[in-house]
Amino acid sequence: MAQNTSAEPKAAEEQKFAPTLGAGAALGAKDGGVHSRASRRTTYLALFVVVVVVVLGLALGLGLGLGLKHSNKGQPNSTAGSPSPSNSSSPSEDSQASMVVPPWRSNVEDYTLDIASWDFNALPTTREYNFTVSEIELSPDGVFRPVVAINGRFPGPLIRANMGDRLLIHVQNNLPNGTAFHWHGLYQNGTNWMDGTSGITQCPIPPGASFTYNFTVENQFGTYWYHTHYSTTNGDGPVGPLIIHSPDELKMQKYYDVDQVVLIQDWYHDYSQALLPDYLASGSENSEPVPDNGVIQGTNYFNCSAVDSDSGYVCEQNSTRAVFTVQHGKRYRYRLINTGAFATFEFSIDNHPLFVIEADGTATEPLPVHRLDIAVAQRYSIVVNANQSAGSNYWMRAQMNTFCFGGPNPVLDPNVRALITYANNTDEPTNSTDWKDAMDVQCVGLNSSLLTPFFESEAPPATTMYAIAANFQIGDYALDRAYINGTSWVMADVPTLNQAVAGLQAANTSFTSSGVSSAFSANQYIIDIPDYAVVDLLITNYDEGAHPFHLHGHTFWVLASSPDQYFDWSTYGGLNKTLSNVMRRDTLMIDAYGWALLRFKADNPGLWALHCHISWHMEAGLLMQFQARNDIMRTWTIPSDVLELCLA
Ligand SMILES: *[C@@H]1O[C@H](CO)[C@@H](O)[C@H](O)[C@H]1NC(C)=O
Ligand SMILES: *[C@@H]1O[C@H](CO)[C@@H](O)[C@H](O)[C@H]1NC(C)=O
Ligand SMILES: *[C@@H]1O[C@H](CO)[C@@H](O)[C@H](O)[C@H]1NC(C)=O
Ligand SMILES: *[C@@H]1O[C@H](CO)[C@@H](O)[C@H](O)[C@H]1NC(C)=O
Ligand SMILES: *[C@@H]1O[C@H](CO)[C@@H](O)[C@H](O)[C@H]1NC(C)=O
Ligand SMILES: *[C@@H]1O[C@H](CO)[C@@H](O)[C@H](O)[C@H]1NC(C)=O
Ligand SMILES: *[C@@H]1O[C@H](CO)[C@@H](O)[C@H](O)[C@H]1NC(C)=O
Ligand SMILES: *[C@@H]1O[C@H](CO)[C@@H](O)[C@H](O)[C@H]1NC(C)=O
Ligand SMILES: *[C@@H]1O[C@H](CO)[C@@H](O)[C@H](O)[C@H]1NC(C)=O
Ligand SMILES: *[C@@H]1O[C@H](CO)[C@@H](O)[C@H](O)[C@H]1NC(C)=O
Ligand SMILES: *[C@@H]1O[C@H](CO)[C@@H](O)[C@H](O)[C@H]1NC(C)=O
Ligand SMILES: *[C@@H]1O[C@H](CO)[C@@H](O)[C@H](O)[C@H]1NC(C)=O
Ligand SMILES: [Cu+2]
Repeated sequence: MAQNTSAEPKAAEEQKFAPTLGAGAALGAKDGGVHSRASRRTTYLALFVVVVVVVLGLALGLGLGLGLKHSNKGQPNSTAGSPSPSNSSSPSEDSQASMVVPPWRSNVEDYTLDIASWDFNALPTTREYNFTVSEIELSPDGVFRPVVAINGRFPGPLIRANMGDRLLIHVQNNLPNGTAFHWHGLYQNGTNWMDGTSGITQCPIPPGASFTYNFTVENQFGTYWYHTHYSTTNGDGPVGPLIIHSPDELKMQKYYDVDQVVLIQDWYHDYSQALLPDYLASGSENSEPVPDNGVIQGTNYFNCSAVDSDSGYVCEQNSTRAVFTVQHGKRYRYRLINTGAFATFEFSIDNHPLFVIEADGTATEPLPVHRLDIAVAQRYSIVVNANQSAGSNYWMRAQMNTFCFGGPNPVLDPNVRALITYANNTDEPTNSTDWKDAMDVQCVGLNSSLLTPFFESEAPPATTMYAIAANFQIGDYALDRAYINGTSWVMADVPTLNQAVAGLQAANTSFTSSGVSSAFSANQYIIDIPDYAVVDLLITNYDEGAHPFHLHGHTFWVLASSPDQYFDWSTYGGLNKTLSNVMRRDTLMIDAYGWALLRFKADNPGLWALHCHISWHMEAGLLMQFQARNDIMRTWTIPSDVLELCLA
């Protein structure tokens, strides 16, 4: 389990990029469904009934993703119930019109990484971006709602740099609330205060204020992304790709001719802050709001007749699917990023096998798959050989795994799609066939042990081992909250980084206790790691749902994982040694009632969050922190502009 099954990818590699490769080529490796997992579906009906009873019993009639949806937006008119019959009801019916991209949407061209014009060997430089963040009414799928947009656009602008570059991102916060931007997967080595994590590395940027994120990108390249890290606001639109290039990337370019980013995310027709109170309410048993739709490149079709005309939603029947034009004979690298709040997608392209060549910034040996599970915050680069009938169109599918949801949402069509066109039109595919491979029947991620890093690394033996347990639990006032070893996180008013630096400088020994820290308030679970430690971390999930865990500031090696509840400690000795070329990443789906054993070098000074990336769960408390390299942290002076954010 600890070692990679490199045989499959290697064998397949010999044939896969041959120009003659056919769509039906037999592919050995399948995604994560090899494990048998406790299904969430078994509790599905019971949960549904409970939720309905609760909802009806309290006569709340609030949107819990059960279709009892009402909006307080105060917009009485809706085109939902009566779409004009003369208007096209499907994106395919008017191929010219549906090619029109509204000015506020970032589209395929905005996310195309021109290989020819980019200097991969350029000397380090500073790259500057302006982010003006504001709330505007947009209709990504036809339904109008307030969207947190960057520079008036959704999804956000592409950030692109070379390893070694400095990034300056000037954020002007025109929202009515605070905000903070996290650069997902970046190490921020020496600049922990630029990690953008509210309550941990900074106070939110106050409404009307501005702040400049200023950091260099070192020792890593690949597909990353950014999103706000303040409550659940990342689900409201402020997300975008962050791509780091390096001369080493040229070694990967033998696999592809065209390089594009594909953003995939779930989408709600309500503001996340409108859904959050019900989710966290007394009596609500972790029944997460179920998405209303999913979008690819910020867009998807939505049938306006699915929403009640008296619901208050304004739905314009003009939504379209993203269109990816391909040229026969070229090979496309699609950098898939799940920028959503909750849903896991099973990604596939009809008639085209996929070859995974990167996961979370770690380049991998090509792994052939038909379907690819991509959990929230994960990234996969896939290569697609455009070798099918020129002149035809095919479906790109990002099918939501509904087994990850606690209940149904009647307006949701989980079969989220975009168009792959050889003919540069939007005609409905006529000769496009979904793979026969079975869909997941449980909520799972790709089994990371199927992946082998392209650039080798050695994981040294661990000096320190921590075991933590994650669960949901109903406590006082019937409030269901998430816990890590008994602590349910609540955002601190004073960032824990600020507290730690001050405490270390005052030589307050409670900040150097090694192990679970007592220096912080009771709702902060923080492990103080000895300097220079190599940490083995066993995360056991006692919850019926799978959780995509993300560690800030690091990549971790995935030593082992299992859908079974108990880790067999007698196997640990065999794993505590130098391990060569184990898969490393920054976001891992941990099975329902399962566990994962991770290893990371705690060589990066600062306070680093480890949390479930489902934004509902993070807000329910599923977050802990590591404190590392006290020897460096006690010498720090946090920049004054960072500290001033807390004075507002
Ligand atoms: C709503 O109805 C009013 C009056 O009928 C009209 O002026 C307005 O444009 C409509 N808004 C939308 C979004 O359809
Ligand atoms: C939209 O939904 C309505 C009502 O269910 C249905 O009659 C119609 O065919 C749907 N339109 C499309 C394009 O699927
Ligand atoms: C950012 O905004 C400033 C001030 O408006 C402007 O001078 C600068 O050119 C902008 N930079 C970019 C990269 O757009
Ligand atoms: C913004 O502030 C308002 C008023 O204080 C509050 O109702 C709302 O939930 C806040 N939204 C976010 C995203 O924090
Ligand atoms: C960014 O940080 C570097 C290193 O601390 C500093 O020299 C530079 O002045 C900063 N730039 C801005 C615009 O704040
Ligand atoms: C629907 O058709 C009407 C009448 O032709 C037109 O005024 C309206 O702009 C159309 N709406 C869309 C979304 O195409
Ligand atoms: C759909 O129509 C609305 C209202 O006219 C407009 O704001 C929006 O940009 C249109 N969307 C698309 C995808 O054309
Ligand atoms: C597709 O067609 C549009 C015009 O409809 C053109 O602007 C665009 O360049 C074409 N794209 C490709 C990739 O050929
Ligand atoms: C339809 O797809 C099959 C299998 O991919 C292919 O053999 C056939 O030529 C295609 N037909 C058309 C009309 O494109
Ligand atoms: C791992 O093994 C090394 C010896 O190679 C030992 O020093 C260390 O304590 C072990 N780590 C743990 C966490 O048991
Ligand atoms: C977390 O709790 C478990 C028991 O559930 C315990 O075995 C473990 O040592 C605790 N972790 C830490 C870091 O104290
Ligand atoms: C971070 O920087 C320290 C030196 O300050 C270095 O020892 C360590 O290897 C770096 N870690 C990463 C992940 O770059
Ligand atoms: Cu979770």
